[in-house]
Amino acid sequence: MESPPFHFYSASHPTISLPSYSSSSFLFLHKNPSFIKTSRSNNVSYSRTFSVRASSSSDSVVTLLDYGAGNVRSVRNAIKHLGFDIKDVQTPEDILNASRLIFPGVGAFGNAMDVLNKTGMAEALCAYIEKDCPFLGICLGLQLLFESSEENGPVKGLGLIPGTVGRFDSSNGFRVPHIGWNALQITKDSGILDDVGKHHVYFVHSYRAMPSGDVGLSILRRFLYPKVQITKKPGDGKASKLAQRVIACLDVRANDKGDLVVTKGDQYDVRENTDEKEVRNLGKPVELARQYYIDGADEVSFLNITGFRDFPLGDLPMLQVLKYTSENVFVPLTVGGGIRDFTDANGRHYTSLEVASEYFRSGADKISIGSDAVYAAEEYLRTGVKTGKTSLEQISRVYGNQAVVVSIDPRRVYVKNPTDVQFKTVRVSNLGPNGEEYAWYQCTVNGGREGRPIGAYELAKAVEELGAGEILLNCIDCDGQGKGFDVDLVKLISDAVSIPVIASSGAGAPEHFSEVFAKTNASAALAAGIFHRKEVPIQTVKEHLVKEGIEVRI
Ligand code: 1PR
Repeated sequence: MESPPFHFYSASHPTISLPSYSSSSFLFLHKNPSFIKTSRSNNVSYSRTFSVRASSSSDSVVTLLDYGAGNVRSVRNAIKHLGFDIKDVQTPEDILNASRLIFPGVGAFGNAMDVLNKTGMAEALCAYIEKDCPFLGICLGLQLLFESSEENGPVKGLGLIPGTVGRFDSSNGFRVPHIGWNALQITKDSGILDDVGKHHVYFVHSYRAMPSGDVGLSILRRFLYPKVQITKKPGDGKASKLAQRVIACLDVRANDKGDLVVTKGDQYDVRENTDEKEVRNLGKPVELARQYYIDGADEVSFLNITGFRDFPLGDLPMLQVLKYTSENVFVPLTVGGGIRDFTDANGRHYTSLEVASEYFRSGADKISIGSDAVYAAEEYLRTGVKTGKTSLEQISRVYGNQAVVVSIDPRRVYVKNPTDVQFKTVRVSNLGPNGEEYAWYQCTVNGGREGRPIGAYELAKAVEELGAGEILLNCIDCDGQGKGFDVDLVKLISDAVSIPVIASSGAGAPEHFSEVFAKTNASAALAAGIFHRKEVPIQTVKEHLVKEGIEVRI
């Protein structure tokens, strides 16, 4: 299932193609006397024209508008990486005094407009853009310039660009949120897009995306260093559509000495098969993540696998890992483990939203929820009521669906007849131990320790309704076995939902990746052991996929 190449904001076109696509990741706006005519939505009607061009300011300071929600850490890190200092906007005057302003809007439209209106930033932003000063609006930071958005609403925007921001239409088969590396369709040359060529660019939205990876850095570099000649990278990118993603996963936990290590289980058992039964240690989280980024991973996931019993906000090393990783890894980071309501030893209550917020602040682009999503789905299926209070609903309301992944840990249960159970079964490709032809997939919690009375199919459909933007589909039976993904399971779930599904568990060879993409509607494939044990480099997997005619980001 593919979404079309995104139409990059066209400076030569009298209108913007955005409304039919909802939003795009990075859009750069600069007032200029020749292009798009705009008028405000609040009856103070006047014309304004914009184009995409670079900032001409020569100082080394970038003013950053961080209105307080979501992960702007990756943008911060990217700006610093390019050698610039950041001045944070504290007051509306800081906007008016900026020589170049970057607004990496993250989160939901309604909440962002509330903050901008209450703080006087909305007016300052309009005045700043009117002054023809350099402005880079990233994702929501661009969307907010439109008249209104369907997100949380309709909600009125700043009204600087005519048109509305709408939600993708998934009825034509596109998976929403649109997540992954997709092509840009640039209809007019622009200095800051010189290095983009035909490379893939990361999108993660219904309504939001962040600049990441080399292309994102390159666009940012062109904005900040407009006059510098940058040698074009060799290699002709061939991006034409949404690429299938290859994700490296790091299961992280403290070993018995208290060091945070990347570990890896066999069917979720992470202890060595020795008398000491020590936790398997496959490396250091920050170093491995950096390596996978360099090797071409499209995303990196951290799963804090003892999160079900340890409180993540008490786990400062894990937050530190995220912070350090996001300084050098410019592809999206997902983190999971322990996202739920929690009361600490001092009686202080933390909501799951607070836990997630801390992860976002530390550098996560998406968070992933395991056990808590199972309880939420069970309750929802039992009552039919969306309370709005589950972690899924709360976090997706503030950060958007695209920022919320549900991680499913199912175990295969064979049955003779589909009617033997109340859960959705599949006819299995390989018969069960007693010749069973069918199986259902039982969800578990607490790292596979406890089976629950809900199937993966039922769970997937329920969490989609509750606001999940993506599903990370593990399989306990296949985990660490290297015999391939559970294609029956991945097909069952990726056919059942319209949000993207990440196939996980069992990769042992490049052919396993092409198989899962060929036989299912998975949008991404995740692996751990094969990469940690250096059996197959990520690049080899991608080269194999290209050979098989599957589009990937190279
Ligand atoms: O329940 O919200 O605290 O989240 C806990 C998270 O930790 C869940 O996402 C759960 O999947 C994960 N988790 C808990 N225990 C384990 C364990 O292994 N003992 N890891 C665990 C899950 C599965 C994948 C693995 C793939 C690919 N690991 O992350 O990376 O199976 O492995 P492979 O390529 O080597 O086959 P909560």
